[in-house]
Amino acid sequence: MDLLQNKIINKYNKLKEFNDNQNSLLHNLYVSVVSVIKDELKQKYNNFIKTYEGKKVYYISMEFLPGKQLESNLINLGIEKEVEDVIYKYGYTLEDLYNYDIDPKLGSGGLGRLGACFLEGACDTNIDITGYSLLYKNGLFKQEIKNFVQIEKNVDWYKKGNVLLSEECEDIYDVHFYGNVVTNRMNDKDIYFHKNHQSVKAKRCDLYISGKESVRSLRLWKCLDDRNLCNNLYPNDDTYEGKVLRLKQQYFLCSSSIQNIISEYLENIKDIKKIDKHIRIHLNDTHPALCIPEFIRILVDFYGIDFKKSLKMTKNIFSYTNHTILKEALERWPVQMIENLLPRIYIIIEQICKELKSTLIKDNYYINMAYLSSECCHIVNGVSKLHSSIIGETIFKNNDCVNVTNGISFNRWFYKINNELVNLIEGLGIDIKFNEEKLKEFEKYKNNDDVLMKLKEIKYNNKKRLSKMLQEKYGITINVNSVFDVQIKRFHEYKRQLLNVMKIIYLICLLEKGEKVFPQTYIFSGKASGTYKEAKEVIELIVNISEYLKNSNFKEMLNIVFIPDYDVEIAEALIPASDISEQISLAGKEASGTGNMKFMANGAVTLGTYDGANVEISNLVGEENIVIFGMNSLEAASLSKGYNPMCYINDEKVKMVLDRLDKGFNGKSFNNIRGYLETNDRFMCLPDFNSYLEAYYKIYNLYQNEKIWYKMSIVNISNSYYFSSKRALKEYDEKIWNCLHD
Ligand code: 26Q
Repeated sequence: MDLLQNKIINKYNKLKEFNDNQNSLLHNLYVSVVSVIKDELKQKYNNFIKTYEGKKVYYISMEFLPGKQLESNLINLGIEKEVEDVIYKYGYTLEDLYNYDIDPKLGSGGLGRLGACFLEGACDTNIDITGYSLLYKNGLFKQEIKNFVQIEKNVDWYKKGNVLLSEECEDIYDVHFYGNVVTNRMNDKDIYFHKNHQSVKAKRCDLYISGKESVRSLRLWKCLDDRNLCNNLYPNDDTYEGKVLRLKQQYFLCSSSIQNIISEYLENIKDIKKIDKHIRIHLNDTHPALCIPEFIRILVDFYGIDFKKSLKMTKNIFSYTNHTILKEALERWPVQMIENLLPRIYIIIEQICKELKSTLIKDNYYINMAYLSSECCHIVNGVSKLHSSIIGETIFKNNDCVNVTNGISFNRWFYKINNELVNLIEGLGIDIKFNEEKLKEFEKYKNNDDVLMKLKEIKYNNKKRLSKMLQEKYGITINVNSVFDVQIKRFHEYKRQLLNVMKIIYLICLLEKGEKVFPQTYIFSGKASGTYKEAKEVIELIVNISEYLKNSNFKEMLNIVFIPDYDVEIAEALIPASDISEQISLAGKEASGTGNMKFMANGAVTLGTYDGANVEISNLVGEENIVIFGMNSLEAASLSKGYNPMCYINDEKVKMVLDRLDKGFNGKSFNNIRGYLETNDRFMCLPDFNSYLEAYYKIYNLYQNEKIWYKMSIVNISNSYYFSSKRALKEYDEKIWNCLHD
C-alpha cells in the first residue's frame, strides 16, 4: 500500500469515527479522496510559484464555471489507478466517485466558462495567472420543468462542496461600505479619512485547478459576516441590473482582491513604487471595474503616492476585456448610489474623470463603467475579430483596442470527452496528446475512406452513449439513427432559439400535410434568467412541441428534446454526440461564442450566421465546410434601423409558421409568440427565416452523402486547434500582459 492510499484510508477512518452509517459511506470516501488530492495540488502549486520569474497576472471575474474537477485532477496527477484500488475495497468505482463529484456553478454562461478555460489552459503554459471571484453560497439556480415551464431552485452547493476548497490560509480582509469622508490638508496635500463605515470581512478560499504540467489557483472570497452579501449569484446574463446588492458584491470582490494582490507583492518585493513592473491585473468585463479606483485608493491613502502617479501606475497594470455590445448589458451605476455606498471610491472616480477630461460621469447622473475601464486600462480587447472591430469602431473609438479571439481548454473539451476520437488520431501516428496544434496533421486523412468510416462509427458510438445517459437519467428516448442537431446555450432573444423552433414548426407543417422528412433529433438545453419572460416562453414552446411530437405519428422522423438544467457536465456528454452545431444569433450580437469551438473540435458542422467566432471558423475550414446563412452584421445593423416585421408576415412560409403557433401544440396556443414575432421581433427572426430554411436543406443534403459529410467533419476537427485557450493566453501575453517577455 503506497503513501497516498494510506492517507486516503487514514482520513476515511477518522471521518468514520464521527459519522458512521451506510448512507455516508460514499460521502466519506469522496471527502477523503478530495482532501488528499487537495494537498497534492497545493504542493504542486507551491512548487510552480517558487520557480516562477516573470510578471504575475491576476484575472478578476464576478463569475467562474469550473465544472467537475475530480476526474481531471486524478488524470493530471497520474493517480487514477491508485485511487481506484482503494475505493474498490469499499465497494465503489471511480465512476461512482465522478458522479458524486460537485461542480461549483459560480457563473451563468460564456464569460464564467471562459475564465475557467483560461485557468485550465494556463496550467500547461508558463504564465503565472491567478483567478479571483466570489464564493456564492447559492450558485447558478437549478432549472426544473414543471407543467411545461421553467422554474428556478436555489442550490446550496457549498454545504457539500466546501471540501473542494482550501480554507486554511490566513488572508482575511476588511471591506468598507457607507459612511463619510473627511478631508484634511497637510503639507499641501489632501488626506482622506473614510469614517463611520460598515465593515464586512472577506476570507480567502482557494480552489486549485490542474493541468498536465502544473496547477493554478482560483481564489474565492467568502463573506464572513454580512449574511446576504454573497448568498446568491446574480442570475442575469447580458442584461444590466442596477441593484445595490450587486454593487456591494462587486466592490467586495474588488477590494479584497486588490488588498490581497498588494500584500502578496509586498511580501516578495518590498518597493510599492515598482509594483507596475511586476504585476498585471485583468478585468473580465466591467463587473470588477471598481478594482481601478480601489487600487488608486490604496496607493494614495496607504502608501502616500500622489494621485497622478497612482493613475499612471494603474494604467500600466490594468487591462480589460469587453464581452458584449448589447446596450442593455453595458453597466452604468447611478452617481448617488456609488457616492452613498462607496464615498471614498466616488471621490477617486471624480478625480479620474477630471484628470482625463472624460465623459465617464454623464450629466452628474451615472457612471459609465465601460468608459471607466477603457480609459484607465492600457488596453481593451474584444473576444473575436468581428466583435473587436465593431467595438473599435463604436464604443471604444478613442482607445487602444485589440483582438484576442476566445479559446477553450482542450484538456476538457476534447481529450477528456472524446476518447475514441483521440485514440483514432493517435493510432494514425499523430502525437496529439496535450498538443492540440498537431491536430492540423489529421486533415491529410480527409480523403481516406477508412478513416472517414471510422469517424462515422465513433460519432455513432458517442450517440449511443448519450442516448443511454438520457434514458437512464431523464427517461428520454432518442433515435440514434437520426441526425443530432443541437443548440445549447443560455436562452436569450439575440441567440434566436426561436428561429430554430420556427424551422421545426415549418417541418411539422410539412409532416402534417403528409410529406416526409429525413430522421432528425433536435436537442435544446439552456437556462433563461428567472425574470426573462420572452426567453422562458420559448422554453415553454419547446417543451410543448416535444410532448406533441412524442405522441404523434411523426416521432420516427422528427423529435425535439429539451434537457433540463444545462451545465458543464451535460455539455460534455452532448457535444461529442452532435452532428450539427446551431450558432444562429443575429449577426453582430454574439461577441464570440465558445460552444461553437467545442462542437467544431468534436467534429460537428456549424449551421450559423456570420457572427462572432463563426466568422473565424468559416475562414479556417473554408466555405465548403460550414453552412452560413442570413444577413451579415452590416446588413443587420442597417435593416434594424427601420425594421418592420409586418413586411415579412405575408411570406408564405412565415405565415404558415405563424398560423401554426396560433393553433398551438399539446393543447396550448402560442399566439403570444406569434404576437411577439409580428410586433417585437427585436432580433429579426423573420428576415432571416427563408435563408435559414435554405441553409437547413443544404446541410441536410450534405449529410446524405457520408463521404462528403465526414470529410467536412475532419476539416473541422483538424482546424479547431486554433481555438485552444493556450493560443489565446499566448496572445494575451504578447499583446497585453507581456509577462514572459521582459
Ligand atoms: C451584469 C449586471 C448585473 C447582473 C449580471 C450582469 C451580467 C452577468 C453575466 C452581465 C453579463 C454576464 C455574462 C456575459 C457573457 O457570458 N457573455 C459572453 O461571453 C462569452 C465569452 O467571451 C462570449 O463568447 C459570448 O459571446 C458572450 O455572450
